[in-house]
Order: sequence, then C-alpha cells, then structure tokens
Amino acid sequence: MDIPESHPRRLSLMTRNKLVDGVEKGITSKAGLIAHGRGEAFDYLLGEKTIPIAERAERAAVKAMLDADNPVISINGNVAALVPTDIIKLADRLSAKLEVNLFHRTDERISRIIEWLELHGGSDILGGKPDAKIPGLDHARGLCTEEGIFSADVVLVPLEDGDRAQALSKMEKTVITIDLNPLSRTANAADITIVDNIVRAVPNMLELEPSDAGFDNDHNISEVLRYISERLEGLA
Ligand code: PTJ
Repeated sequence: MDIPESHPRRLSLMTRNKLVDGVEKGITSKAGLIAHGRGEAFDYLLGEKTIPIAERAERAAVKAMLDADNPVISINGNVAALVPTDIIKLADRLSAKLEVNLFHRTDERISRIIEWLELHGGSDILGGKPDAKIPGLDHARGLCTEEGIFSADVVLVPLEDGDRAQALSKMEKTVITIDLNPLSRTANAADITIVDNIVRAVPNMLELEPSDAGFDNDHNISEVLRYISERLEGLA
C-alpha cells in the first residue's frame, strides 16, 4: 500500500506494512500482527520515542553482549520483517551469532527467514538444523542449536514469549529482551529489559557507547512504569 508522504502516521503505517509483507512472504506469523498491535499500544503510552530509561538499558545490553563469551541474537518472524539489515549489523558490532528461533515454528518459515536474512547480507545464520532443546519447553518451542542459543552465555531475545524467556533464564543465561510491554512476563524474567520499539532500539544499539554503570533492571522497569503513569497524569 502506498502511504502519502504527508500522512501524520506514515512511519507507523510503513512499519505495519513491513509486517503485512512479512506475512505475505511467509516470514512473519499471523499472530505476529497481533503481537505488533499490542506493542503499538504500549508505544503510544511512551510517546513513540526512546525514553532515557530505555537508552540506559540499551547501553547495558550492548555492554553485556560485548563482554560475553558466546553472545547470540534470537530472530523471530517480527524481528526479521522489521529490522533485517540492522539486526545483522548489530550482530556484527557485538560479534554475536544469529539464530532463527520461532514460537510458531515451521521448517518452511525458518528457511524463508534464513534466506531473507542472507538477502540482507547475513551469513552463517543458525536455526535451520536444531540439535538441542531448551529444558522445560514442549517439543517444537524448545528446539535450538547447541552452537547457538543452547550454549550462549548472553542471549538477546527481542519480542519473546514469556515461557521461553523464563526457560532461558532458568538455564542461567543472561537474558536481554526488547519488549514494549513493561508488564510482560518476558520483561520481568529478563536481566536487561529494553522497553522500546525494536525499530528504534536496534539502530540505537548500533551507535550507543556500552555502559552498565548503576544499572538495575527491576529499578529500570519501575522507572518505565512511573514514566508512563506521570505522562498519563500530565495528559489527563
Ligand atoms: O515469529 P514467531 O513464531 O517466533 O512469533 C513471534 C511472536 C512475536 C508472535 C511471538 O513471540 C509472540 O506471540 O510473542 P508475544 O507473547 O506476543 O510477545 C511479544 C511482545 O513483544 C509483546 O509484549 C509486545 O508488546 C512486544 N512487541 C510487539 N511489537 C514490538 C514489541 N516490542 C518492541 N517492539 C515492537 N515493534
């Protein structure tokens, strides 16, 4: 769909179009459209911008990934559709592996996402041949690779399902997420929670200096909730 340059919600509509295209290309799941709608609602509450609290978490995430022995970025159908080029650049900056790992898993969608990422300059993308399983998750959702997510010490799981984030945390990995919903189970299971839209967070993480000085995730999530509540009070 063509969106006029003058449309006040152009950016948001273009982002939606990427996901609709993702569904049409067999990359994004239909449930991914619903997940994005939930994210958009929270983005409205933040004012559709990266708040300083989120930037703090982004810096801490960059530091944790740079300090890791085996950092891995998990890719799902929404991440692939929204930020294919930037997520590859981020893996490059952080010397991280990329692994396609899906909630609504089908072999066909995994292959299409790998091809899509290769088209955007990615290489050695894991996930096509799972040979390990995250304990505590039922069969398909737990599949992963030994080389990637299974042996990762630090894992970035943007837009993740709560069960899987909790299962990764039980494996004693440092779990980083990007999730616009500060109330989600994933947001609360993670060690570093970036409450920001992935379309802003990943480009930010390409530029920001790493720093975890004084970072405390529980405190950070509380600050996000306070920010939203004060903003709404102001608007009311
Ligand atoms: O491609 P698959 O099969 O792996 O499925 C991917 C989805 C996202 C459908 C799947 O993981 C899922 O159902 O996730 P949830 O449980 O809906 O959680 C996704 C979280 O991401 C929610 O808390 C949303 O608010 C949040 N979210 C959605 N869009 C964005 C977002 N966070 C940051 N940026 C977004 N653009």
